[in-house]
Order: sequence, then structure tokens, then C-alpha cells
Amino acid sequence: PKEIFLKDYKLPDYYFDTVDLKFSLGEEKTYVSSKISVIPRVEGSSAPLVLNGQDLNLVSVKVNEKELKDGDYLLDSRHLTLPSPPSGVFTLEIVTEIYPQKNTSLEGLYKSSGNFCTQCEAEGFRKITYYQDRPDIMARYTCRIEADKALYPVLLSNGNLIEQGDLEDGRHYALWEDPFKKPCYLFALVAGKLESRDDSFITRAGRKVSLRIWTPSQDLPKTGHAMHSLKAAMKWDEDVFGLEYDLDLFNIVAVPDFNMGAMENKSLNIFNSKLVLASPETATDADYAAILGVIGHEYFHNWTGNRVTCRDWFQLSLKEGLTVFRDQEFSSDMGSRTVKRISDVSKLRIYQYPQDAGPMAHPVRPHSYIKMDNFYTVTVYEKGAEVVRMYKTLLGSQGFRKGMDLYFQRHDGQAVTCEDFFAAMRDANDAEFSNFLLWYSQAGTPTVKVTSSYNAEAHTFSLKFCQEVPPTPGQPVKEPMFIPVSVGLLDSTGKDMPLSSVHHDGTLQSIAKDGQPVYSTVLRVTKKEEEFVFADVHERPIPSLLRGFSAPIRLESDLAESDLFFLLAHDSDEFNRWEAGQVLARKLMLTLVADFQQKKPLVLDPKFVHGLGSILRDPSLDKEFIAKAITLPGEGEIMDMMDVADPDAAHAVRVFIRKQIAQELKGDLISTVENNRSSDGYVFNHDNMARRALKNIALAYLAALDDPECTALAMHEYQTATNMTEQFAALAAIAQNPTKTREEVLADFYSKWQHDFLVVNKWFALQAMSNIPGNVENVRNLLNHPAFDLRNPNKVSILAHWRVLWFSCELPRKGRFRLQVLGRSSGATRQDKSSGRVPHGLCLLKMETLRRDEAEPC
Ligand code: BAL
Ligand code: ZN
Repeated sequence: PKEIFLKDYKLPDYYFDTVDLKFSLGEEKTYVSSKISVIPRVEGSSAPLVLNGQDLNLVSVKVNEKELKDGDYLLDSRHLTLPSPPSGVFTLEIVTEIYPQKNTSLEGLYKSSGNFCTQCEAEGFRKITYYQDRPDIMARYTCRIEADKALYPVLLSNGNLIEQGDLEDGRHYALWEDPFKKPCYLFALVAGKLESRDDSFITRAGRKVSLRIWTPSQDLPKTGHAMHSLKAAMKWDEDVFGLEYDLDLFNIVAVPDFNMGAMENKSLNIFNSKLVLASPETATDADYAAILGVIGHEYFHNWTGNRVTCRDWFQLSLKEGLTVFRDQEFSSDMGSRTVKRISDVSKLRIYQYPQDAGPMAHPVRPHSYIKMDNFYTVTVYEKGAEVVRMYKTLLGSQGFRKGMDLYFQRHDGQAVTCEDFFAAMRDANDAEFSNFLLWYSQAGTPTVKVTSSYNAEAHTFSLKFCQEVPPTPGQPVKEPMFIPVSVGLLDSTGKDMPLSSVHHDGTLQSIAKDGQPVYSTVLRVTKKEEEFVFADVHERPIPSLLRGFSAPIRLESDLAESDLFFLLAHDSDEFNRWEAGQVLARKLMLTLVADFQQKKPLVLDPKFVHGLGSILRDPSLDKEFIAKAITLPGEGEIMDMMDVADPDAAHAVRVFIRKQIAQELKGDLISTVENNRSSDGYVFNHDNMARRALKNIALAYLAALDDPECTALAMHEYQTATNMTEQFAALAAIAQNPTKTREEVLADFYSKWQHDFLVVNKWFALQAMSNIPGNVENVRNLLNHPAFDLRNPNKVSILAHWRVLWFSCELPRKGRFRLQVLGRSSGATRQDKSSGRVPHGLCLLKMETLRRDEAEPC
């Protein structure tokens, strides 16, 4: 395969207007006929028409109803070329034979647990028929499906069902018509034994939309939350963006074998079952939240991705970054905005920052690719969402909405670029964005150093910024970026000061709006070095910088420890309260790492424990926020900050701090567990989730003590739990320590849930991530467990938690490591977007980071 470059993009020579597909599904083979009306882009053109195709058996080709003979076309393993098509509009008819039963790639048409289903993004349609498989070919489709009626009673495709009936030999058919133009990556077909949960939604214009979620019949009871999430998403998109659903039917199908989380095919979303099925007994709060977010995400694509799609795959973030931003906002509005932001920023730091700093660093809009599937990355998705968020930060909610409205007004029904989105935002607001587009083209996480000084005589407060964008592969030298930095200044009582004006670039700019005081402002940092001087500041303030994490950067400030404790206690920006605690914890952990390395005794700063204790006991705080605020940064984050990664030290220090906190706050933690039990049934809402989150983190801390009282408490919680969130948290607490109880409870959990593969997957994941001594052998044994299947991507990615990496995997930036092959699969598959890599052919690797005194890596 050859490398494809963004700079080489060319408009297609031919457009497709209508596409009529016919599938005759069989047990041995499937016939696919397509009838396409082809329109040359330039009238009179006779350029060759090159169609993509892969793993297809060509049966026939007709042009204007005349069958072509060998020699009239060229065929190789990847293309069908018509060297001299007729000039003007013509009809192309192609018949191919394909073998879905043998298709283990989970791309194109394949069988999943006895049902036919498709996955066409990014380039799977070429495994169905010969086609111009590129997103800027948008056409109107019909799809006729014929299949055995007993085996495949349900036949689904995009759009509206316009005809169905019986055929000879026990077969039947369904004819679907999609009135909206779409690229072929949004085509979908499902055929199988499925049943649906039916509901409906009345749009704000009063139209009734039928909603159906399809699963095997035994799973139907677990689709209630997915349906609730879909209706909430439809309402939210109307309320927040004025976007209404555009057909009378919306189908979701859940399948167990699926490469990604879910797929936004027009009106026929296909989901990995784990993101649809939930019941209180079998799914955790995290599962419920993931379902809400992903159902929302796929639904939101109907406008951001389907109605307006990408010109080419380099523009992937145009739809994915924007749609992730939209699903983040949706989840924020359904729960706690601060907690959602903390989770999203943590994810960015844990997964995307290492990618941006490693050998796989690439811009939000890559410049080239070899296989597009490898670019469904955390950079395109999560950093892409941060780029969209920055537009909103700069323009405000109303300005952002104006930009979105203009984007749809200009581009509905088109395949467009990131520049088109930028232009809509700029033009709708008459905004001056200078170098903002660099966020799409420059890889690497900018580091911004901030120094502050107060002039008591002049009553001014200065913030000096110095930015550095690190070199990344292929991009040794970078331009300064456009960085929105949201700032507030706290007075000595912890209140936000009113901000009146700021000196910048030789001018005094007013901050106050319409005579009203403003307590937070967004500074536009655009140069390598830049100073902003606030006027009328009557006492030395404590600055709260990068409020709400207003840009995806690494911020290094000169705030003293006492300033951070002050922000932790008082900042009105809750995200920054959490952030101050994390910065303090990171500093503390790094100091202890140095002590550990120098074999000094470890001593925990009592101020830190006191700070956590006050948060834990503060009844005015949201419980989920408390749970986040008392969670320590991960070992990976600490290693990322070390010159030479020392995993033993990072691990030992984190274990030490957890144990110390548990010892010092034992009474508070026990009462936190006891006071946050509930005898009511499971409810998925913020208050209940927050209560469970706080109880579960308290239990996890207590388990670090490994004493009989805490083990008994965890056992009690395990035995009395009425929902998976609490049962699993108790199991995880018990499983922290390598005891006999651990083995017994793990065995008990498996025997209870062995019939439910989604719960068994959790059981695998818990053990895969464990830090108990000898866990390598344990995971090796799990690979041979009867419930583990290397061909199922869900199961493989579960063991991937255990630092099992992928062929094209991220490697740590620092330190030395040893890789060991634990297992292989030949089928192509890919990991979901949250974890990044997308290989073809899997290999389970175990990565061990070597201590400095260990032998050379193999
Ligand atoms: N388009 C691929 C799946 C998703 O991001 O929605
Ligand atoms: Zn998406």
C-alpha cells in the first residue's frame, strides 16, 4: 500500500447520483448488484473511471445496459478501471460475489453471531462492491435485500422501508430507500433474528419518529437505558443546536462482534453490544454513562458527519472532533459539568498527551496516511474535540451557535474541510483568529510557562507567558499557537476580583462588559512570549489559570504550594480546584519518588492529608467531585514527569500515599461508606451516581490497609450489593490484596456471572489490571480460559488494559522495557477510539518496564 498525502487531494472525475443496490444473501455466497448513475464532473470528460474493490469476485459489468467483455475494463486486486467510459451521464451496473461468512476482518459485510451486518467506515464498502470509495462521492441509495425468511426474518438498511414481501423457496425481501445523499461509508445492512424495543419521539416540529433498538430477544430487557439515552439526545440536539432528526425511523442494532464502539450509519446505527445493553445488576455507572455518551455521539453524527460530511479522510476530525465535543457537552448537561470535564481532561492527559509526545505523534488533521484505519486516534477524536471547544471558549456560547448555524446553512449535503468549519465560525462572528488553524496542522502538546508579578504601587498584576511547541516526527520546527487562556484573580478572602482592563500589545483593553464587572476573562496568547498586565488590582491576587482547561496544553506556573492549597480551598472554578489538588499531589509524589530512590524513609506531608480530609468532610461539595478530588494522579502521569521513568518508585510511592491516607482518615472513610449506602433500587442520575462514586472510592482506600476490619467491610458491601456498580467496586477493593479471600470472591463472582459475557469481560479486566505479585502468570492463564476469545475485539482489548500493547503501539517515551509475545490473531481488527491504535492483525504483547539495573531488553 502506498502513502496518501493531503496535498495530493483531487476532485473526483465522476460523481454518482443514484445507487440501487441488491443483495441476495446466501449461506455460501452473497450476490451484490449495483446500478449507479454516473455523472462526469466536467462535461464531455472521458477520464478513466477507477473504482476501488477488495476481496471481490467480479461477475459482470454493464455500461448503459451493455455487458462489457474482458479487455473493455482493467481489473487488479484493488481496482476495477473503465479506461474510456462514455462521455456524458451513463449507467453502470456491476455484479459481485462475496463471502461474508469467511470475512473475519469485521469490515464490509460479515456475519456476527449468526446475523449479517456491515461496517463500511472508513474503507469497508470496497469489500462489498466496486465503487469510488471516498467520502466526497455522495449519492442517493436504495437497497433491496433478499434472504431466507426463517434464518433472517429482519432485513434492515438505511432510510425508509418502502416495500417488503415473500419470494419463492422460503425467501423474502425488503426494499429500503434513503432520501438523503450519503457517502458509501454510511451505508449499512443488517439481516438476522432480532427483536426490537419500540418507542417514539415527537420532534419540536411535531413529527413522530419511530425508534427501534434491535437485539437478540433475550437481550431486549437490557435496552431501556439505551432508548432513554436516545430520546434524551434527540431532545438535547433540538434544544442546544436547533437540530431536528430528519427521517421517520431511527434504528439501532447491537452486535457482539464489532470493531469499534459504534457506527453512525444513516438511520441505522450499529453498536457494539457493550454500549447498548445495561441493567442495574450487570452494568456499572461507568457503563451507563458510556452508553449515554456513545448513543448521543452516534445520534449527533446525523448532522455533524452525515448531513455535512468530510471531503476526504484527512478531515476526519471535522466530524469526529466536533461530535466528541457535542457528546461531551450532552453528557455534561445530563450530569455534572465539572466532573465530566475532569474525566475528559484526565483521558486526554493519560492517552493523548503520550501520543503527542511519542513516535506516533500526528496533527489533528494528518498530512498523510498509509491505512486510514490507523488514524481513528485519541488525537483526531479527543484533541480534535478540544480544538472545537476552543472556538466556543473564544466566541462564547452564542457566538459558537452562530458559527454552527452558518456551517449547516453553507454546507448541508456537502463534503467539506476543516477550513470550511473554521470559516463558518470566523464569518458568523466577524472574528479575528490569526493563527488558530495551526491547531489542525501542528502536532505536539504546547508547553506554556507562566510567571506572575504584582506591582503594589501601580496596582497592576502581570502574567508573562512563554510557549514552546515541541518537535514531533516530521515537524522539527513549530510556529507559536493561538492559545485561549481563561483567567480569574482571587483576592485574599478567596473571592474572584472584578477585572476591569488589561494592558496588552501597547494598548489598554477593557474587560468589563456593558458596565458590568467580569470575574473571568480569556487571554489570547498568540506569540512565543507575551505579557498581559491587569490594571486596578488592589491587592496581590492568586491567579486561577487555564480555567476549565481552556486549551490542551501543559501549563507550568510559578504558583507556590501555599497558592495551590488556597486555590484548592477557594477557587470558584471547580475544575481548577481539582487541578490545584492534582498539581499538589504530583509535586508531592515526585518528591517522594526522589526519597524512595535515595532510600530515605517516606513521610507524607500532613498538610496534604489535612487538605484531602477537609474535602472529604465538606458537605457543600458534590460527592462525585469529592471522589475525583481525592483520587491520586496515576503512576503513568508521574512517570511522564520523570527524566528517567522509574515504575517501581512511582508504584511504591502511590501505594504508600494511599495507605497513609487510609490510615489517617480511616474513621472518615468508614463513615463515608456507611453513610452512602442506599436501600432504594438503582437509579441512574447524578445524585445517586455521585453517592456510589464516593462510597466506592472510600472502600478502595480502606482496602489499601489490608486489615481484617476493612476486608470484612468490603465483603459486607460485596454480599449486600444490589447493583453491579457497588458489587464490582467491592470485588475490586478485595482483589487489591493477594489473599485467599481474593481468590474465593473472584471465583464466586465468576460462577455468578459466567452466563453474561459482558460481566465476564469485567472480571477479566479486573485481573488483567491487577498489581498483585505473580500476576503475569495469572494473565497468561486467563488467555487459555474457556471464556476468552482472541478473535473478539472486546475481549482482546480487555486484556489490553494490562499494559498489553498493539503491533503499532505506543511505547513509553522514557526508560527501557522488554516486550514478550503472549498470543496472536490473524484476523484484522481494531481497537476502539478511546485507546488509540488500530492494527491489522493482533498480537498480545506484555510490556515490562526494566529497572535500571536489569539486563538489556530483548
Ligand atoms: N465513525 C466511527 C465511529 C464513531 O466515531 O462514531
Ligand atoms: Zn464518531
